[in-house]
Amino acid sequence: MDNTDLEQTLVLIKPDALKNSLTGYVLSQLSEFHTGLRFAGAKIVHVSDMLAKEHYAEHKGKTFYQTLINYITGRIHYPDAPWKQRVIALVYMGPSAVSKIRSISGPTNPHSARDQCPGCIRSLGTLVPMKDKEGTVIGEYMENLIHASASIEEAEREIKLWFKPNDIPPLMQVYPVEESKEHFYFESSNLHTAYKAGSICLVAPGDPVWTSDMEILRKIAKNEPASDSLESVAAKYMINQGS
Ligand code: 3AN
Repeated sequence: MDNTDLEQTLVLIKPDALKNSLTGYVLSQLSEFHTGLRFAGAKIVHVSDMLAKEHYAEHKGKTFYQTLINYITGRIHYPDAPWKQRVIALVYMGPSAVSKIRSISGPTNPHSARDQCPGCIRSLGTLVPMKDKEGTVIGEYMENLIHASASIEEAEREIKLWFKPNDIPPLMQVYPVEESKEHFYFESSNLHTAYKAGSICLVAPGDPVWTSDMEILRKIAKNEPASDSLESVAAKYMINQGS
């Protein structure tokens, strides 16, 4: 395996694709036959608010931000069926993984996708009016079926946000990993190194952890400035825990 084989990218098959039974179509478009890429990870995720907000942190404050959170958490497509609120998270690996999947996905806006790249995945998406509480239309948001990392740097951040090291086969783990020597617990936005009633164990001694996550946890435990938020680490460990 040479270095170009190690490029990875994150794909999310979003709730609109699941609801419209387009999963098989999307997977087929992204298959090794079409892209030359291989799966390195796959999971079904009930997306928590914490995970959604970390994933879309760059859009915080924009008019469509809350709609985007409602969309990725599945609340728009399955408002009365929380058990159906899920996405499929995938890691693909291989030469030019990021650009190949972006190009098959197509432009963010489904109308542009249809104009510029007929046949791309997002050409099957749609624009949906966004309404305020009174029902007045305040803009549009995009239901575009699939998320694909936009750059190699974003792919690293996003893969580490959605996947633990051991969600990925050992020979496909491309980011530094270390074994935790400590316990870390999460409780109401706080980090503890010893169990407190109501806390959730994020990491225990012996667990493989992304080295960058370990650095964040150690700094936060010492009340030192960290490179990212506690939630950026905790969201992943709490995937599919509780409702
Ligand atoms: P992409 O998903 O192509 O990387 P981003 O990261 O700029 O595009 O946007 C993430 C998501 O935010 C999009 N998939 C789309 O659903 C939504 N979005 C982005 N820009 C807008 C916009 N101007 N109006 C409504 N929704 C938007």
